[in-house]
Amino acid sequence: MAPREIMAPEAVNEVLRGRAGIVEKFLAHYQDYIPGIPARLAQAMRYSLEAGGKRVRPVLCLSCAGMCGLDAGKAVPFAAAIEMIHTYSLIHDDLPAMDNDDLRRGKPSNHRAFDEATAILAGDGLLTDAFYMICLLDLPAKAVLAALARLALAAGSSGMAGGQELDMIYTGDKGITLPRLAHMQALKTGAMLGASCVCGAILAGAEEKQIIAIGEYGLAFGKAFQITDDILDIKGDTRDMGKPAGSDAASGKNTYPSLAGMAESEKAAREETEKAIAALNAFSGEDASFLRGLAACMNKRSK
Ligand code: GRG
Repeated sequence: MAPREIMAPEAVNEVLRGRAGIVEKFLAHYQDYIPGIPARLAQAMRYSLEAGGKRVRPVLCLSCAGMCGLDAGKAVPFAAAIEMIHTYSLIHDDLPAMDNDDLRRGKPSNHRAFDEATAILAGDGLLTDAFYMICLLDLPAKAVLAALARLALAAGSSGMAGGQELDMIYTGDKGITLPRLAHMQALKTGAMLGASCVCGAILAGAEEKQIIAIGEYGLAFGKAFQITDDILDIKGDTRDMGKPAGSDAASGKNTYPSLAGMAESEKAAREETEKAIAALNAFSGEDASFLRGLAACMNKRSK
């Protein structure tokens, strides 16, 4: 395969679905590793894990690991752990104390399907179990520890949780500037997407310069992903997205289009996508082609 090849959208979708399926198979059985979970809590965690979702983060992890030479099968528990952390964040994000959303991935949100306390505990359970899953990896301990540290920072108070706090503070604040919004989004969305990529490379024992390039890919991918999410909230279809369109504006959230306008937002999403694709210039092979194609597709997605 020639360097800089960009996989076509249909093939990207096929690879995405295939790799997502591998992660979903692992997730369907992860509770076998943790006997004794109370039945209702186990059910609430499975409810959200199995509610669908694009599985972008775990597929990024597996693909970056593969691009750096690791047999991607070895990274599956780590990739699954990333999706468990992502799922926890969605459950908590929907809670009445946060976004108070009734619908997620086209189904009642977790606290609607169960109850508020169970939804909080399902999120807590998924977050904590994710780190146990990582302890079961059959890879060199040094690489696992480095990836684990990176993931913990991305999910924690200086990453996604910190970004969520800033999001709440900024909601309804008319004085928010684009750089502040971009910083909040980099923490809330970009940190986990970036870590998904970088952790794959770390697990593969990649060289420093490869890890830096993959970090640049993840950063730009995350920016394009979030700007596209903001655009979809205005232009998207409620049925495709599985959540109500227009909810950002209805809840007074500042978004990229609300601050920069639609045309500028679409331009920024395109530019970040191009940056992501260019960041992988030094890589060749099917995983690199897929990752470039995935960046291009995420910019044009409908959900
Ligand atoms: C509660 C600590 C905490 C954090 C919540 C991720 C998050 C932070 C909130 C979700 C709300 C939201 C729209 C965030 C922007 C990032 C984003 C687009 C999340 C949805 O990710 P997708 O599109 O979702 O990958 P699926 O359903 O496909 O997994």
